[in-house]
Amino acid sequence: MALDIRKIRDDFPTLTREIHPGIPLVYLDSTATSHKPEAVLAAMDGYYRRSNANIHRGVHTLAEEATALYEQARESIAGFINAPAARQVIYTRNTTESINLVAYSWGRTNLQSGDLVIATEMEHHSNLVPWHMLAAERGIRLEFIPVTEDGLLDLNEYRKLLTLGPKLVAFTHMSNVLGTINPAKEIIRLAHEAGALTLLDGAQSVPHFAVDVQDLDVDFLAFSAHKMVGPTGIGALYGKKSLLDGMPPFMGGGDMIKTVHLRSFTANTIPYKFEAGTPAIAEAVGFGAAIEYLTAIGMDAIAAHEHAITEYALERLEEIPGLRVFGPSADKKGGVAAFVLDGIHPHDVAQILDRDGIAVRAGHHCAQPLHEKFKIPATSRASFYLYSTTAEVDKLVEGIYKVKKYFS
Ligand code: 7TS
Repeated sequence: MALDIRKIRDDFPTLTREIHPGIPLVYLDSTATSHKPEAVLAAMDGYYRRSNANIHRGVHTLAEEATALYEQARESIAGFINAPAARQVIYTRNTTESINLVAYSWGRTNLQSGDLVIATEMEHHSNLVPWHMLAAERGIRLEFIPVTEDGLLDLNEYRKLLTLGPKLVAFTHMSNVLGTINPAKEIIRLAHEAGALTLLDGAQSVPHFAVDVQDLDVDFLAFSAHKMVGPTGIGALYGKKSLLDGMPPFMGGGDMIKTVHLRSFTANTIPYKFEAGTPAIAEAVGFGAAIEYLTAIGMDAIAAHEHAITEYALERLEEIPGLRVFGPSADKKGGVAAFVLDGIHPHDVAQILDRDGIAVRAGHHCAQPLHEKFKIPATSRASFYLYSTTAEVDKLVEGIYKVKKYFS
């Protein structure tokens, strides 16, 4: 069923803002972070106003309430990705921390000098730098699945890399620049056949279409609440139970222990083993509300809406002389259009568009190696979400024509 966009937009206070007097916001930067609906703001506000307490520690009513809210949110998140059990969902700060948790805890326990980790040329820096750090510290080797000219992963090259016996294949489900939706299930199946584990960067997939960890059979999945109408400061790591059970803690402190003596400790069970210290409780509550908000609308409906907007946007953008959009055609990508305009710097494009209230990002979008591959320093990037409209795409196109005129 088609989304009731007007009703959805009414849920997001920021979308009613004027950026300059009389100039409304046209927000095309949801890949960086999404806006937050009233339901999420109210859930967080309600927690602070009614139930504020630390979790897992008290026996008083507020502590019980705070704990219940924190754990209900975990249940919602687990349900959203079809995790077999809520304890397999670890709260982290964001996708970046989730990937670092795997690199530190699983990586430092299981990887030795010479072991191979495979990533792709389209990774965000958060799925590159933790492996670089491990390469420097441990001497692990890194190889990358190449990206083709039209922005797809070269699976033939992947098959060849798999013959080298990797320990882990860590890759993005959807590129934050090209928008490419990678064939995760096939990549995971091939990795498993080769004896490797898999880590999926779901920062751009989990917010935009249904992701089912059991169907994918993925070993680890990382994602962030702030890109899926939730708050900043909280994300999640899903992991298979046997793997999480076997991993040492990432950080030490309160809550992650069973017993502590002056000279020793025993670690708690999952998920608490990985949640040292007072966590982001209000943010967890907001994360749960975000999941409920998205679920009520329906991930398939959200994906269909974004697909229609992306198709329309690519069609309109490609009409503009001198404009090149990167990445595959709309049927293989999500709601991202990164582009360059002949002879005009991407930052100038973004700055001039901002005068018309149009928010796009410019730069390498934390995917510098991908830009190097395409031999460009930067792109301007428009991205779409459940609240985006074709009228906003029209404003973007009009704005780009103005930019061209300005520089002609
Ligand atoms: N992975 C991908 C594919 C991403 O797009 C991002 C953020 C991250 C990881 C990191 O997420 P974080 O929540 O830990 O920061 N991407 C972007 C972006 O495209 N513009 O700003 C942030």
